[in-house]
Amino acid sequence: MRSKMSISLTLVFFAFLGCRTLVRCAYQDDPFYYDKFPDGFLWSTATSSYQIEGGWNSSEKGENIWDRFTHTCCHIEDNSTGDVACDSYNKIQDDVQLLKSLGVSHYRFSISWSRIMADGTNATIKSGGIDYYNRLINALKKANIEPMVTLYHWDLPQALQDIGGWENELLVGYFNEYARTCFKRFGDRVKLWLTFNEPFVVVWVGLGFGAHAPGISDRPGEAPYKAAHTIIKSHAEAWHTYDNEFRSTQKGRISITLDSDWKGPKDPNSADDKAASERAMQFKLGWFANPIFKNGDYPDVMKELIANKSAEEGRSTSRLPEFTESEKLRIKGTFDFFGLNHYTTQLITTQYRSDKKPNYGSDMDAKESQDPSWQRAGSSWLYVVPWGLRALLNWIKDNYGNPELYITENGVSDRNASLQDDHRVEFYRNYINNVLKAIKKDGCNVKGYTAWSLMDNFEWAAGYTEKFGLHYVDFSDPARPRKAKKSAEFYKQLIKDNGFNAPTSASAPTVGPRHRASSVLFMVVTLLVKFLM
Ligand code: PNW
Repeated sequence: MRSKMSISLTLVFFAFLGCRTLVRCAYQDDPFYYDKFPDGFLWSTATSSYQIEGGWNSSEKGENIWDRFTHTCCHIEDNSTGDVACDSYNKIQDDVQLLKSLGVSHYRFSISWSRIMADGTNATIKSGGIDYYNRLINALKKANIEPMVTLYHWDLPQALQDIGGWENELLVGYFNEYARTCFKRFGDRVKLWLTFNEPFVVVWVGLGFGAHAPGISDRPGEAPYKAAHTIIKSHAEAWHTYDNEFRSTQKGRISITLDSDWKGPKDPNSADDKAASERAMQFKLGWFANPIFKNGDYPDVMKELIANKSAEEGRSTSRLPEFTESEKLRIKGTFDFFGLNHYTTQLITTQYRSDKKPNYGSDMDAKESQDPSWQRAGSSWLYVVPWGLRALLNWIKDNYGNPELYITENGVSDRNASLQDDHRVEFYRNYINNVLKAIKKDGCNVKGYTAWSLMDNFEWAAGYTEKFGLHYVDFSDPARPRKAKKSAEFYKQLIKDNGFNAPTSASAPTVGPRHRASSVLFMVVTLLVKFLM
């Protein structure tokens, strides 16, 4: 009797310990972690050209697809444009001053392709545009801030859209020429390059459902796959150009920035939900990461599902294009680190849809939802789920061999003009704490963190209604003055401390109720087991 009881209690005890190591259980309930980031950890903040520069037709700059999109009714929530935006085209010194005050080691910004090549080709190189980026880079270097430069943050020269945009494979060559020009002109001072920002958003939001420029939505089961194919090849060619022609003299590093949410299983104990979660991750992140970071090709689950559906639709070939064997070899391994943008999390279950029109969104047979307890932000898609970042970092570690990784964007929006952005302070505190746990507890190879964004700016289809800035910008004042929010002060202190200092006893937070309950349970079980044995 006593031995039976002791066996069952021992089992309860180990089951309890086991629960503490289960992914969801552990990540969500893991208490705040006080420690420092590794020495040399890179702290940064980011912007992009169209969102901040303005000067839309200065210095013979050519028109790009966002100029065209915002100048055509009625794509933007508040009918605004990026014609002036934060006026960063005229405010280099102001921006560098904000960065200096934050104490960041790096600043991530993007180059506007049509500012330095009006029609996107070598035939129209513009010295005024090149001069602007030279002045910005020099001002950063003088302030001891390293530039991290994105070549393509969504503002394609309109002339290249006019020949079909990313659906036209000729863009591989044009992008390569543009990249080469940037390496030549700026590579003596720029040591960190990103080819593309979030190709997923480019092809799905821009060419799938058309909420972003160029606003194409008539072939959501084909255009995104075709454009992604060109973008992956363009990335690979630009990487090889850097590798062959510039790496040995300039000694920089180059990769791509992919965006991914964490798409976890709705019920972590359901095998079906786990399979759906895996499919959704492969369709979102694997679409681009599998070719570049793994084997030169799309994930098997994508190839299989899209081929089957295409056959059912009576097509002779899959809607997902195929890479040739030599293209696969050319694409595989074209990275020097993993660039990751992350904002939010969803819960995934299986859902079979028989949409009339083939559609990337339904190809993956998955449905997403959110936990009703998750805090909302100013953007309808953004739910605050800090532990999701840790889960995602671990998924990347396990799927792509734990590459060196830079978080190139993470941040939260609101619709307020308040400088007292306590919710943003909490967001950064908790998300960054999960990065620290991923490094220290899970061994993820994260080397840097970037807060999106340096300042409020043009938030694409939402115009100026959604604000992500560490700094407030007054868009009603022609001088576009900037002011630090509470979150800027918080980020500054965090960078200074390189982590989270353990609280002094006076300010120590009380242990959360769940954690306290599990400690008590632990003690009771231990005592019972001892007593019975
Ligand atoms: C990123 N989503 O875009 C971009 O890189 C930034 O330019 C942008 O301002 C920032 O995130 C905030 O939106 C995203 O729907 C746009 O999940 C949409 C999504 C994610 C990222």
